[in-house]
Amino acid sequence: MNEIFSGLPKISYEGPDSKNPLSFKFYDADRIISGKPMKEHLHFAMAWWHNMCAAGTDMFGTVTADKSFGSVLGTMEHAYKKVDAAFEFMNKLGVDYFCFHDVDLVPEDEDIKVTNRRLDEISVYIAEKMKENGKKLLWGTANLFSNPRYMNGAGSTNSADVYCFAAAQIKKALDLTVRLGGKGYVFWGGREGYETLLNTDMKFEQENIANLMRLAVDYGRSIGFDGDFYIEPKPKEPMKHQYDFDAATAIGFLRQYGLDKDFKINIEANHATLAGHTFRHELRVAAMNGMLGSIDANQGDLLLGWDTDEFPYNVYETTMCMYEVLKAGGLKNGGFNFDAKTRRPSNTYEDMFYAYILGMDSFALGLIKASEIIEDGRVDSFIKERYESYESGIGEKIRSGKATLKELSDYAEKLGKPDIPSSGRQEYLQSIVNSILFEKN
Ligand code: XUL
Ligand code: CO
Repeated sequence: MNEIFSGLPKISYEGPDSKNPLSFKFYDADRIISGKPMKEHLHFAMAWWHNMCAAGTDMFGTVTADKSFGSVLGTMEHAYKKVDAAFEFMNKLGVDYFCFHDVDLVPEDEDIKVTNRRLDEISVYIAEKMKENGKKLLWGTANLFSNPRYMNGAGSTNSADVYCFAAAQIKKALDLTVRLGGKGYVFWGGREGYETLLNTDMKFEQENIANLMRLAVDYGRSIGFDGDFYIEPKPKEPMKHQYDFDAATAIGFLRQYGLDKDFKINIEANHATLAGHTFRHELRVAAMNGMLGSIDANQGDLLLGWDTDEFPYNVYETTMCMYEVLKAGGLKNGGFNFDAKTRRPSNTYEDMFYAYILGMDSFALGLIKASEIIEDGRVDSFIKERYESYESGIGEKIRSGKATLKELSDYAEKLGKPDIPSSGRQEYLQSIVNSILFEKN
């Protein structure tokens, strides 16, 4: 078969001293870190929409990149070419997983029956390619936000007919996910929100969303889907108020509607910062609730304040992310999906390669550094010691739930005045992290 990314080689590990831009400096797939090869910690996935489809369009300008792969855009021939390109790309980068929306794979027809037939057709080809190349599906999803019918939402729409179309797309995307052996199915509620309460019944809309999720779980389980459903929180964009604001809100919603056994959370770094949180905060909230499912690995720009979907390069952030993941015992069915796009002026095939090298190296280095922070032990033991007043005496009684309010009050009165709590030592801890980050690797 003709090479699409001709002249671009298979990328291999050459180490931090290499000046070859088309090599990994830190991602050494088989290197053992914290007891497991890097590739097992980091199930990297290619996002079909950005990598195979997005061509640089923004609010003010049209495409800058050519993603036709030598065919005519919007045809089934193009859909097949994207599959060829995707597998060649994944092979060359050593990326073993991918994620898709239904409409990333085939051109959408006006009639959903035609679109569904196209999806069935392309899924046969994708399944063949997966088998031939040893690639896996991380998660599938349905795009319930681009088509004009979803202008008022999908699960939250005011139109019962549109609600049925959302259901039909979810059903087909689940069929494909199961057919391709995927272990995840994502709900990102891009249009599930509102602009003004003057026209919105918020409670009704949220109940309808929960109902659609319940129907999806029932159907998915009935066709043998044994993986995780995910909510991917995002506070805004495109809507002003999005219902899945952040991890805490999504977890509360899932518990309220009894969906928490089937769902976990897919945390996206750029969505976290849009919600006014750090990436790490969102990971911790999901993890401490036993709901850390998967990660959309990207990065935002705090000066811009919208969803820039950049390839991650901030090693401080990737280190803290990997610290959270290691502490949580890893991602079970999840992985690291590069929901990221090259900048608009980075418009060549070569740039797609540099982008993945950057992202994979940033997470590999983050993994190495997080494991060193844990092994070093100073940060963890500081945290443990910080709460040691709960290890014995009155603290132990509080911790074990045996104390009464009166008892605590009597204790306080007896003491008269407590000692000032011990120092938080933030600057000391930050300098430990820096010294681990910047020592020679
Ligand atoms: C949009 C976003 C989506 C989801 C999947 O901000 O992150 O691409 O990841 O629908
Ligand atoms: Co995402």
